[in-house]
Amino acid sequence: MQEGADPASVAYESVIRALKEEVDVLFVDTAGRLHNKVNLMNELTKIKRVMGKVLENAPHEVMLVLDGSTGQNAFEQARQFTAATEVNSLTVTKLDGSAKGGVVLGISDQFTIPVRFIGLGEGIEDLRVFDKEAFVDALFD
Ligand SMILES: Nc1nc2c(ncn2[C@@H]2O[C@H](COP(=O)(O)OP(=O)(O)OP(=O)(O)O)[C@@H](O)[C@H]2O)c(=O)[nH]1
Ligand SMILES: [Mg+2]
Repeated sequence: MQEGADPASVAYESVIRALKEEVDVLFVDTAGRLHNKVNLMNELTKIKRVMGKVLENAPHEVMLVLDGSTGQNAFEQARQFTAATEVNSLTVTKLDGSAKGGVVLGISDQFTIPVRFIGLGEGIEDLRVFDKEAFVDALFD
């Protein structure tokens, strides 16, 4: 669709096309947003709702990606987003090169939603499957 098109209609049309072309996986990567921007939070709800109209239960997973370098702020964002919209998994990025690694332990402890991936750098290979025990072990290496 054209630049500037309504994100919900882009998502809606994408599901239709994914079904038509029989693709296995459709990723809908939304633009970043602040949890205190009500209209943008409502937009997320709408994106989810219209996708479900085309394909029952879609989207099958909603992942929230948090910037771990913001420390407590990431924690607060996780709290606000999971309260505002249904989130099934978490990814915490930028845990490299800072002393903020602990935030992911707090998040995975406090939320029932699983942390699936963590980001330890800019390369694709730096996106790792999160294993809480291995992560704790590495902290003491
Ligand atoms: N050091 C480091 N950099 C990262 C990590 N994850 C992402 N980045 C960098 O952070 C910048 C922003 O990443 P994006 O993937 O564009 O972030 P985004 O959340 O999609 O941003 P918007 O779509 O604008 O909301 C890029 O330069 C990435 O390379 C990480 O785990 N560690
Ligand atoms: Mg992005």
